[in-house]
Amino acid sequence: TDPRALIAIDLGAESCRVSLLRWIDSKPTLTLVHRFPNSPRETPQGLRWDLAHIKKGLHQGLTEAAALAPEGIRSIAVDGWAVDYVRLNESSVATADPYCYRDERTLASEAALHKIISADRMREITGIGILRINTLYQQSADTPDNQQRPWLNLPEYILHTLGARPVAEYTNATHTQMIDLATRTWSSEILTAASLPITTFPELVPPGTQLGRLTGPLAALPAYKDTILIAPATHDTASAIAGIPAHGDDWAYISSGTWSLVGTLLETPSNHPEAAADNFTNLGAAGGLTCFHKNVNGMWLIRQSIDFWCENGQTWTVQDLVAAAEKLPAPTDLLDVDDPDLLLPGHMPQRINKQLTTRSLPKIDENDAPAIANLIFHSLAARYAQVLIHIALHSGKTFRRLFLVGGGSQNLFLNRLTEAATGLQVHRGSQESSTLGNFAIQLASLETPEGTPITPAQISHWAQVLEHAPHTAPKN
Ligand code: LFR
Repeated sequence: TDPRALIAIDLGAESCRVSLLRWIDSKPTLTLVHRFPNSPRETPQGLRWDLAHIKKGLHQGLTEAAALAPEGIRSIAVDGWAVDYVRLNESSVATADPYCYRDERTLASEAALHKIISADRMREITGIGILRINTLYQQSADTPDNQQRPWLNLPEYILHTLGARPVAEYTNATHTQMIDLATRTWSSEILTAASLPITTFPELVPPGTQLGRLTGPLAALPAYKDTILIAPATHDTASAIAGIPAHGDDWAYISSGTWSLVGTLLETPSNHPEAAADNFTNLGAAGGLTCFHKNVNGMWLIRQSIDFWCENGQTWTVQDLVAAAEKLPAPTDLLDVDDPDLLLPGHMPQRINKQLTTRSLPKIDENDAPAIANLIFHSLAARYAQVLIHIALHSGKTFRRLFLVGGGSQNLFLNRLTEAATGLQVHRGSQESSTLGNFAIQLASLETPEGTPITPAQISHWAQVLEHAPHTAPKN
């Protein structure tokens, strides 16, 4: 077998990571080479990601990774959060920093588009959760000039800047709300309704597709000789689920980060009216499967609250909040964590109080961080349990196990509350599950002849191989 190392890039709304998989004595070893913070910025042109910051961090990570792997790098794959994209100029370069999906411009475009094509009809076509953040509403809000330009989802754009051909990987494409679930291609009905020209749309490819060789300055490093670029499941959630080392059919997952994605894998999508009424999503999963889940609010509530307290002179880490909340009794009333207002940035404790007041519940002291964190954790666990009951109903599955993956799975207090609320056996997977899934898909791709789709069995084999791989810190 090829002794060279692999690199996984995972773009997160809160931090981005460059990780290395090396074979030491033929056994896999993982190194988180470089992790750097990420966040959208309020600009005069709206809430935007800082592309230069992301590219600089990735360049540093890729340079350091090369130095750590004298055996060379066989392949690189990139996954990231879904729905955000860039428009390209004539030289295939981003025309501007990408909008963050939380930007409020889609409030209006959503309402306008629903007058032309109903949310129900789009649900029938796409089978996915109808969410204001989805790419369709964002592209509808673009200027007519921009709508004429080609576009790429963000992870695919990063791959493109490294030398990959421009594509839309299928799992990520499903989250745009523009894929027809039946034909697995761009929906002409939706594109026509939104007046979006198909000529600007990238070629669709399945997860595990090889997209060319690394080019540019990094390719001059000896470690990057003949490095292949691969589309993993470019949707980070689909990669995170590919990274779960489970077999059997009695398990559900919560991929817990900025969002909590609560669901299960299906062999065929479940788009019946009850699932639609509950706004469950049928997103593409690696290996031709379907992620059947719901977007529940997540660590966003905590991070936004921490930012607020910080502005008011209180310093809190998530760990400190967990430790303080753990000592408190369960709150009497719970928060509706999926209140659309709580998805918006800024003033989180005030937003929480706004909801409590609207529901005629007693307010909570905005500066009482432990009490607010306690309310958030208990409310999240209760919401997870409620959603899981509906998932079991819609999928006809009986769950025994619940896999918790992603950064939020490190919160043992929330895990305990979740175990108690769901009655399921909780397994804590990796906090870097997206990275593990990214690697598992690369390994499956590298052992598969071009044009042959990778299978769920291959992915789960590699996820299990990686499950016990030691994690090392970079030497310097
Ligand atoms: C998680 C995630 C979710 C998606 C949301 C927006 O990082 O990708 O799956 O719904 O972010 O992109």
